[in-house]
Amino acid sequence: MLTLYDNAFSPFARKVRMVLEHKGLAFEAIDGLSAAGHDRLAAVNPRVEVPVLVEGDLVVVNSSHIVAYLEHRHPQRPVYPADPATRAAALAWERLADTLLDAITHDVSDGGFGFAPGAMPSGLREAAREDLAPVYADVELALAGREFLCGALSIADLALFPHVTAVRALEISFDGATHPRLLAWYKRMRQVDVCRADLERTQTFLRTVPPAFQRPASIVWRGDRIEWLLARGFDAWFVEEIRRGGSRGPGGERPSRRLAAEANPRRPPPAAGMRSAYALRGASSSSSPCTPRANPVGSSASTSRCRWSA
Ligand SMILES: N[C@@H](CCC(=O)N[C@@H](CS)C(=O)NCC(=O)O)C(=O)O
Repeated sequence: MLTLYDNAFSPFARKVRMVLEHKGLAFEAIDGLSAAGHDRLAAVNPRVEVPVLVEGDLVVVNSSHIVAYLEHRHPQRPVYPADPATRAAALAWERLADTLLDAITHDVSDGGFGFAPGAMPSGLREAAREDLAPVYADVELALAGREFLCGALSIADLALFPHVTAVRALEISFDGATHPRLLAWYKRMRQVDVCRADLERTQTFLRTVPPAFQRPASIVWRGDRIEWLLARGFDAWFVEEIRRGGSRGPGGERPSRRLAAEANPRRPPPAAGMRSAYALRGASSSSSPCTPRANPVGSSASTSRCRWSA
């Protein structure tokens, strides 16, 4: 039996869930970012991030790795194109979605539900529009004479879709008049069964989302999301966020222990040997000789959030 730790607001989890459904696989879904799912998620992924796929003793973390595993293990209804060059192109689209597109939509939405009025750093939305313009142009070009980015529906489309559902609400959308193929693709995608189901789940989630998820004390900052912010010159704003405690790293780690300590000198330094969110997943025994193992990180229940979407 497959278990997916997911969340209807996470573009990474949404991508994986659409792949599972596209392949017609049965799975149990657990909302890993809900208070109820937190400890179970933390036990399989010390970074406490969704998605995670569990099959028996096997734990697969990171959405693109989960998709690769599913494609290998369940090759029916493929999401990778068969032709090697087209497959490489599809994986490049997936990487673009997982890195730059995710970073921009995350940062402009302040991690999900948007900045309080007047709180968005000046110039952030304009920077997003500038960096999205070439992406929209590339998509428009790639769709010439095609219904989907790489011919048939593939991981390229499923990876981009959750992000494109967010751009209008974030006011960083493309212009349909100058990007008619992109607009037609988006409308087409919304009619694909697994995408329609995905949107319905996300909309339902947004209607019922608990306030703690919408207004958490701090949001998770990591990897590409920080990289884009720094590359676009918002470093001073980010440092201030860390100082005021509005930012945390995956698994609850501080993005900068030095800045956090400066902001709160009475907080004790981390104990020697404290486990890191960068550690690998923990379990006592393994049937697989090549699965890296470490002890799970325990942490208190919390809720979190990820992305504006509509
Ligand atoms: N590289 C990871 C990224 C996963 C990720 O960033 N997940 C976010 C949700 S979008 C998460 O679980 N964050 C934890 C939180 O918000 O508490 C992947 O591709 O799966």
